[in-house]
Amino acid sequence: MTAFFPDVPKINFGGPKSRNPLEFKHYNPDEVVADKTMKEHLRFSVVYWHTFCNPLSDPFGVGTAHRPWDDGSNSVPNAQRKAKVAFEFFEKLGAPFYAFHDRDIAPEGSTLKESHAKLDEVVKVLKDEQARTGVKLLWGTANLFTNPRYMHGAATSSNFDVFAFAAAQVKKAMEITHELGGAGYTFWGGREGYSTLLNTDMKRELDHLGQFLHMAVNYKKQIGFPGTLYIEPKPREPTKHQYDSDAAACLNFLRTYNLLPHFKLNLETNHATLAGHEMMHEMEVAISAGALGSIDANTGDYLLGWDTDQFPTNIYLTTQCMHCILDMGGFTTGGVNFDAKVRRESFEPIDLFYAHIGGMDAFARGLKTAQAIITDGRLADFVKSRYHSWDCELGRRIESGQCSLGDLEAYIVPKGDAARNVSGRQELLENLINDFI
Ligand code: XUL
Ligand code: CO
Repeated sequence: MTAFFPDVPKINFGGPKSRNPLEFKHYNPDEVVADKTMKEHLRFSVVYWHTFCNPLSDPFGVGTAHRPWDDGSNSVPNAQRKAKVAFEFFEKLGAPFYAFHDRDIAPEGSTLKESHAKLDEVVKVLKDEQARTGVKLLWGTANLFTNPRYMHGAATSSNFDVFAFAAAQVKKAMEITHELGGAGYTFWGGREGYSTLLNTDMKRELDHLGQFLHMAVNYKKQIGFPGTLYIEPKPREPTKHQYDSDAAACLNFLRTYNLLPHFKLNLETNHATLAGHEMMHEMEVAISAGALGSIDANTGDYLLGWDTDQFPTNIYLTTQCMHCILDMGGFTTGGVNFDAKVRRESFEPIDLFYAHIGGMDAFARGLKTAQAIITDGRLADFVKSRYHSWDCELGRRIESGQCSLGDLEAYIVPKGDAARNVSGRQELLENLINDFI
C-alpha cells in the first residue's frame, strides 16, 4: 500500500488513560454497548469534500492546506491518486464509511459528457479500493452549487437549461452511487432558495423542486437503487433563504409534494444552529415524523454566526445526539457523517487524523453516556410521569380523536378550575444529565 501518511499507524483503542494522540481513548469499535458494537451503532463516515478537497481558504484568504499528494492539477490521475489517499486515511482511521459529491472525486470537464467520463475513470479506482478495504459508501450526492451555472439555483433555477443540466448530473451521480453500493443518496439544496424575493416566483420554484425530486424517485426505482434518499435542511448560506430551511420546513415540503414516503432527513448540527434550533430539536422533529435518516456531525462556534463546520468535541451535544438515535432504535442506512473541516491554521495532514479521532471519541462517549441515561431510566420515567394526567378516559378519547369541545366543557365546568400544576423540574433534570457526563 502506498503510504501517503507514513508517520501514522493504524489508529487503535488505547483506553481513557492513553496519552497518545494517535489512539482512541473511548471509541473501541468492537466493544458492545447494549445490543450492538460501537462500530455498528455509530457507523462513522468521513467526507471527501472537507477532508481531501478543502484548501482551507476563507473569504479573506487563500487556502493554507498542505497536501503533499496533490499536484494542484485538475487531472484524472491527480483525482485517482487522491482516491488512494482517501482510502489509506479511512483504513488507518478505521472509518467504515465515506461520502462524496460527484465533483469532489473527479474534476469537471468542459462538457457534461466529458465530466461523466472523468467520473467513470475515478469510480473504477474507488470500486477497487472499496473491495480492497471493505470501506463502504454512506451516501453520494451531486454538487449543484459550485459552478457559476448554478448561480440562480439548480432545480429551482429560473433558467430551464440549468434545471436540465442538474437533472442529468443527478442521474449520473445516482448511477455511480448505485454502482458503488451506496447506502444512500443526499439532496442538499445549496442554492435552492433566493437572494431577493423581488425577482423570485417562489411557488413556481417550489413546484419545480418537487417535480425534480419525483424524477429522482422514479429513476431510483428504474435502476433498482435500494439506498435511502435524504434531504439535508439548511436555512441559508450561500443564499439568504433556502427552501429546505429546517426539519419542519422539509417535512412540510415533502408532504405537500407527496414525497414523504420516499425521503428521510439528513440533519446537520451547524445547520440546526443556523436555523435557530438545537440539533436535538431537529432530531425530535424528524423522529416524530419517522423521518430521521442520518446525521452530518459537526458543530458551529458560539461567537461566529456562520457554518464553521467544526469537529464535534462537546460531550453534552454528542450525548443528546446519541440519546435521540438510541431512542429511535438506531441507524438503519444512515450514520455519523463528519461533515467537518479542520481550521485554516491546522493545515498539516496529521491534523486530519487528530480531528477525526477527537470526533469519534466524542461520539463514543456520547453513545455510552446516552446508554447509561437510558439504563438508569429516571429521565424517561420523569417524562412519562409528567403526562400522567392524560392517562384517563377523556385523555385516551382525545388522543384517538373521539372527543368534542362540549365533552371537555362537561368535564371541567363542575371542577371549577384545572388541577394544580406540577413542576417541570428542569434544573433537577439538568443535574441528572450532568451526573452521567
Ligand atoms: C453544506 C453541506 C453539504 C452537504 C452535502 O453546508 O452540509 O456539504 O452535506 O452537499
Ligand atoms: Co452537510
